Amino acid sequence: MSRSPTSTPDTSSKQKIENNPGRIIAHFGKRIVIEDAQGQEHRCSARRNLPPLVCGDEINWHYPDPKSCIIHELRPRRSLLARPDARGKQKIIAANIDQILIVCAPLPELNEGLLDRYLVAAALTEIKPVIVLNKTDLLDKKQRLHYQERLSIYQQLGYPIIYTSAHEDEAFNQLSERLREQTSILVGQSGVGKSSLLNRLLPEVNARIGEVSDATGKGRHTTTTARLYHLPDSGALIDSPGIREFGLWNVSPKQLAQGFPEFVKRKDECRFRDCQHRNEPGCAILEDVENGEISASRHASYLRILASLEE
Ligand SMILES: Nc1nc2c(ncn2[C@@H]2O[C@H](COP(=O)(O)OP(=O)(O)OP(=O)(O)O)[C@@H](O)[C@H]2O)c(=O)[nH]1
Ligand SMILES: [Mg+2]
Ligand SMILES: [Zn+2]
Repeated sequence: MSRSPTSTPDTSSKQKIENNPGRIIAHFGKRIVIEDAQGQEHRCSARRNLPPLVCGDEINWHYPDPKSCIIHELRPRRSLLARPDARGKQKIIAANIDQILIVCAPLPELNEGLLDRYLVAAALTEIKPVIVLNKTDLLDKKQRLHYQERLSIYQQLGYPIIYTSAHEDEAFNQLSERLREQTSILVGQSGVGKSSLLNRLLPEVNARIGEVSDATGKGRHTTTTARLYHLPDSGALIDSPGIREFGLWNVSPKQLAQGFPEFVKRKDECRFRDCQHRNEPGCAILEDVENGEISASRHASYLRILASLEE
């Protein structure tokens, strides 16, 4: 059916034009890309009275004329992954996420301190974490055992771990199974292969990937903005820019301890109610470190994060 340009749209479609639900796919500077309920993408701007909008946000939008598209409302967020920016202010990475895939690799080297921070952030926001060790193709048998040993602490704590490779077939089905019917985000250091995993799952996306520097063994910060993609089986996956450090935003010492599941078991057993498990007498956590129930390296990591919260 063709319609002449002068005909007035019927009221039902006018209604839609006035208040459309949508979701933010990406946000670069002032430019926001959203998708509408039909999955169609639009470039938008946002009303000034709105808080900073991020990838994954559910919004309402309208277009006052065919050329402009304006977001006028932010719908309540189910979850939110945030960290402090360089000035200590909250920087939201993404919203409405169900699952966080913490991608690690042998190159750049696995960093347990960073992993622990992500795990705390996930616990406090109730986003399910999954640890992904990528680039297993680089490991011989002995090296693989070395990483399995390092990650065994996390396995014992009940975190799911997937050993995979963006370059080989290992565990790829396991990874895609995990992503079904929910919104997941890939996070981790620059160069661990987040975008490569995305490309492996969705070859048509062809996201930019960057070599790890030979000189420093670090990534080159190739991905610069978070972006949401749909998976073929259902579910969505957000690729995010790699980071050097992941600070925790607005976390109290008590909340930090809640992010360590092995501490939670004995949380009411310290002599002092406000025990920070540093060197207090009668501390149940220190007792567990002493007798090997709690890994000394996890406790040391807790102390480092605790010190960083005070900075
Ligand atoms: N050997 C091997 N190399 C990989 C694998 N996955 C990624 N790489 C390489 O690692 C480098 C970094 O990959 P990216 O996918 O750009 O890493 P990223 O995590 O997205 O990095 P940022 O966007 O900077 O955060 C590239 O040279 C990839 O080819 C893998 O499974 N095995
Ligand atoms: Mg990337
Ligand atoms: Zn204690």
